[in-house]
Amino acid sequence: MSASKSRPDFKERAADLRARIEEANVRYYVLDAPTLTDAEYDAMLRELVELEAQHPELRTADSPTQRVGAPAAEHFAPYEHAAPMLSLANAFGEEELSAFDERVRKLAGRALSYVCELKIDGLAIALRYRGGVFERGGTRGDGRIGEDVTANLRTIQSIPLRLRGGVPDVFEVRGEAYLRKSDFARLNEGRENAGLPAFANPRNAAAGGIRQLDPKITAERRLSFFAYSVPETMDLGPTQWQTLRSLEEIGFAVNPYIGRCKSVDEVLAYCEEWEEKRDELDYEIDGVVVKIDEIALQKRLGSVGRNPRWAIAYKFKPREARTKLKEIAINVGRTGTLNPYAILEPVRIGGVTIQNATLHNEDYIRNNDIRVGDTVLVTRAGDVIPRVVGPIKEERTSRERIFHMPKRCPVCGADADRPAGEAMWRCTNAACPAQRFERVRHFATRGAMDIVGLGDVVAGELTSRELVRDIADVYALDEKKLSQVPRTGPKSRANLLDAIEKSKRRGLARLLTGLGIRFVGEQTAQILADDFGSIDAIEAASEDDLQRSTGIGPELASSVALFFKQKANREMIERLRAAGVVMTAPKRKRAACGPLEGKTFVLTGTLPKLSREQATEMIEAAGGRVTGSVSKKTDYVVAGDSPGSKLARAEELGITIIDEDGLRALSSRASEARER
Ligand code: 0OW
Repeated sequence: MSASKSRPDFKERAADLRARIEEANVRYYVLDAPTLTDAEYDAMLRELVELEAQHPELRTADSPTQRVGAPAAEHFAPYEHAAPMLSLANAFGEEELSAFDERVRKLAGRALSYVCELKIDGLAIALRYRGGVFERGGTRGDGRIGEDVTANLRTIQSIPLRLRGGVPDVFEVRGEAYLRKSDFARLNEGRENAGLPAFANPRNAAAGGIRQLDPKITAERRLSFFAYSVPETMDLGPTQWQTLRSLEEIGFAVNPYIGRCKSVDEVLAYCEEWEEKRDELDYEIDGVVVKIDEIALQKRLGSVGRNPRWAIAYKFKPREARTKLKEIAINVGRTGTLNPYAILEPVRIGGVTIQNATLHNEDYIRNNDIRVGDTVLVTRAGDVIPRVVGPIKEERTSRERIFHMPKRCPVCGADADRPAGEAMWRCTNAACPAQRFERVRHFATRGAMDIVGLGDVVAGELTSRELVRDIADVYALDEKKLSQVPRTGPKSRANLLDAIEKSKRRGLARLLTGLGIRFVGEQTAQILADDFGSIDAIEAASEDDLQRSTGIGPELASSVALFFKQKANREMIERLRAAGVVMTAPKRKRAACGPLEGKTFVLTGTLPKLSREQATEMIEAAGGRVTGSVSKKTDYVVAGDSPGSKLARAEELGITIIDEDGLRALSSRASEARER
């Protein structure tokens, strides 16, 4: 083929290769109908890489060679969604589905048709294109702000780097990133061979893959993507059905099993059909997304909070299977709880092989009369760990055995204790090796001493190699000891030692959180630090003193007293003190009868006028309390600009969200009431 006047041969060749490689990608990843062999594909890609190496100007952003190119990031930039990414209300069963249908038909005032889409069990992603070329992409986050994971999304072959045209200059699409079951199995095999923990399910693996700082690792995960919607501002046609068809024409993978239904009965039939057939698919689905087909009606109905009125997620029932309960074993948790679990004859539930299932506690075993040797019913709903539902009594052979909890910790042999009124048995030894990993891991978490670099893997290596036997040993670490930890280099070891040194000054509240005393989470630790001001005062305090501190009940007071009664714990605290760990905090005056007394606040985002410190002072002066993370005990979340994930957490927990003005009003209103 002779080169045309204007374009030398290699440019023509590169353009030709790019087109053929992209075509092969679409056939393989989007249409699931490959035409080339891997060898042919690899040869073309290699030739294009070489051509681009000789002529760097050929290396355009949308070249297939540019999918895995970016260096590892330090962190993710925020990704602001132009239009909020919505969530979905759930319908469990036929009645709730019919209720949805009645509701929307009433709102619409006429009959309407639906589109049914398999609900892909992955993670929601937004993609933005400019001039038809992929520009940026992000996770859903709290619906308004997600994480910019552009470099990682580029590695997903079924996400086109260039669109086929016919779209606005700035174009956005939403969809689900997911991991095929076959790729999930291959990935877990690799992890087990490498001695890494297997992923519980494909969704976790996909979420982990997308949030890798190094795109090369994302690329290894071999993620996939289905597009399923565009923001209201885009217009790909008058219906959802047409929108999906257009997305396919533009070059996106759209799930091939979408259905069009004229009535709720047809929707139900579709749902029942796919609840039956889901295991035939090479990806996990956890239900069906039912959407009103007419876009204009969608816009008219709008949303309630984060959920559109015009769509609902019909959730499949959790799945169950029968198998033999071979043995009941115990593992010891962070706070020393003895957790019984069932060792099962391996059984597949929804494409995942289950070998263990939780038995919660002694009462659960006894109340359900679960015996060793029973044939049991096991269920797995989504990503929660599998659970033994109960024995199949009619299959009993009388050889089954009643189980009794051990009286001693199976790991260190210390006495096990089940305090009155407690569900769990616990090991009484705070230096118990089984707890070592969990205690060191917890000690370093962000809400405690926040030791960056001391995550699960490093904590696992330090404790399994006995370089750290309890949390005080963390401050005895040096370069020599750390050099025994694999996969660390001099720089990461120096960074870790630096982070450990910095953690000494985190203050009393965080130290208390890090000690892992039962019932003492971040909020209670903050109360104790505010009220007692030093660890010595807390150690010296009687249970009555401890109880008087607002919001601390008798069982917590006795747990704190019990902790300091243990000689091993007192010795550990002395070693922490000797290492220079700060064990005091400014005692915070909390107005005894302030208008916000007993109320707990969490601040997130940037407030328009008040700094964090000023807002904290305002709240504490009024008798309220400020803590670092949102929990069921939180009364208010004060949200400013670009709030973090705390806002989503607050919404999940139904916690009142106020802004700075709301906070001022709350404090002043309450004080007016007091004056009256
Ligand atoms: N997981 C899915 C899916 C889907 C969005 C757009 C408007 C309402 C939700 O397959 N097929 N279609 C939608 O439509 N959402 C889906 O997943 C959502 C995203 C966030 C929470 C659910 O996973």
